[in-house]
Amino acid sequence: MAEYEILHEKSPVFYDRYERKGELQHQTHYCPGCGHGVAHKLIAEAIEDLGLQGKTIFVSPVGCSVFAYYYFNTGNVQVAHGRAPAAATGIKRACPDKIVISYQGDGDLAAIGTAEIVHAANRGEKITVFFVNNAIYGMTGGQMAPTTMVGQTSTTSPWGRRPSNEGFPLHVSEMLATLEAPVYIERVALSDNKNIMKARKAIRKGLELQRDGAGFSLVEILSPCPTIWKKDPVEARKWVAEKMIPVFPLGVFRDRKGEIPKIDVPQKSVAEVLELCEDKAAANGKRHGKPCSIKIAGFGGQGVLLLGVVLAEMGMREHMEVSWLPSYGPEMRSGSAHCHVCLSKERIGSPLIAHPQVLVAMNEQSLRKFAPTVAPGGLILYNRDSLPEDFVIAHARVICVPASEIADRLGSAKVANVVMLGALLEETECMSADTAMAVIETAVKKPELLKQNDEALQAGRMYVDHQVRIGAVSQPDGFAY
Ligand SMILES: Cc1ncc(C[n+]2csc(CCOP(=O)(O)OP(=O)(O)O)c2C)c(N)n1
Ligand code: SF4
Repeated sequence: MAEYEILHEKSPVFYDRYERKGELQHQTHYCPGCGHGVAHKLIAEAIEDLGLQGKTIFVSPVGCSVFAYYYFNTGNVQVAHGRAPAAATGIKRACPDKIVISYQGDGDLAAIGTAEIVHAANRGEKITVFFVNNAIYGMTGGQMAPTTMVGQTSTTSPWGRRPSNEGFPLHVSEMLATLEAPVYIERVALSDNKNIMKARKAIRKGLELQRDGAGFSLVEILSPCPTIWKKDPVEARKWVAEKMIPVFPLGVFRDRKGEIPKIDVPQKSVAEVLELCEDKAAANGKRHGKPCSIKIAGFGGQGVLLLGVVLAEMGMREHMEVSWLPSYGPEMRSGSAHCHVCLSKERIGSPLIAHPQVLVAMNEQSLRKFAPTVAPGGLILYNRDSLPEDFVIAHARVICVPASEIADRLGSAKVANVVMLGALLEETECMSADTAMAVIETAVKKPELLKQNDEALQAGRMYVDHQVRIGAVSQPDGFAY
């Protein structure tokens, strides 16, 4: 076999073998002549030359580049269609020293993800976006994209895009350049070697800016899609030059050279807003609340979500880590609603509670739905004076508190949730009733309503204290808890 000298090797930022179907591990899934392959190569080489491989996180959403994680030996996160800028925002904010790349097609970035990219750019997120514009949906077989050009055919505009019916192509770089925050926006093309070299430079610049701590940058890459355009790779490149560049002119639309406008508005910390102690050590000393995971469920209008907010704010005042996660349907009234509240002494990993220690069930439907999920040995507070006859539960304690009835007697059905709060505090002793009133006072200003809330809170506490503890409320299983 003839000897030959290797002059140029694959970048080490690419894996040696791609973990895809057995026999295809030496090649990518892209069609011959596809611009994604060229864009990948330019990005990988830039990452390598800038020494960023160990700190790069590549965020790829849906589109032909959905398998980018097969190729880039960097951190990889695969996200839902259009959502890369949001995921990249979270990653960059959590790990500011990482280089976060959002790699998106035009269907992804300019259709389903339009809002995401506009807001990420407008916030000046310190991420680098590589926007591969091939004027079509490649992955799904050639439907019209927002960037499809006037007269260009697609499976959904078979006679050519008509502005009167489908509007004009979106010029994303120009649109984003109207915003204040972006630092760098350039459009390049993979049409010929000269333009590919310009694309190489732009890609490097986008990454360098992020490395140097600058703000949002985006490189739009006009890219051939020979398969969907029904052209061979050479014709497809020519088409980029002759058809796309006149519609999407190349050039730099924003280059702030790092001069990012800095307008600072004085901010208060959460501790200041809530009049809490900033000093962590002192806060730990004051931390007297008990950790607890609580699910509150009922109908919209029963103050289910509000009760969760009150508990979470109480937790903050008692120097706990807290989370509140609501879930509700589209109806404001009578639809089902529930929320999860975590009160913890440690940082909370997830606000979602699969097995709450306490369930507050404001109606029968919620009781039946969520009681089985309560942690063994947990507590259920049920908003009636007795359980439904056929309802039996062995693994958790149940206390029936007729909160709605008590609230009616106090003159307002609306305070049933506060009655439940009193019952919950009395039974679990997770936080103090004084804290509850302090939180309620911030929301309820009218003295007569405040009095009613105070009475409701005390009524809930008394109900548990006097009636339940002495065993007056018996359960269908024959026990009185
Ligand atoms: C929520 C959702 N809607 C629609 C789709 C179908 N879908 C997959 S890829 C795609 C468009 C991809 O086009 P583009 O972003 O331009 O990438 P290309 O394939 O051209 O590289 C669509 C609409 C999906 N996967 N998920
Ligand atoms: S369909 Fe188009 S964008 Fe997708 S891999 Fe093939 S050439 Fe590339």
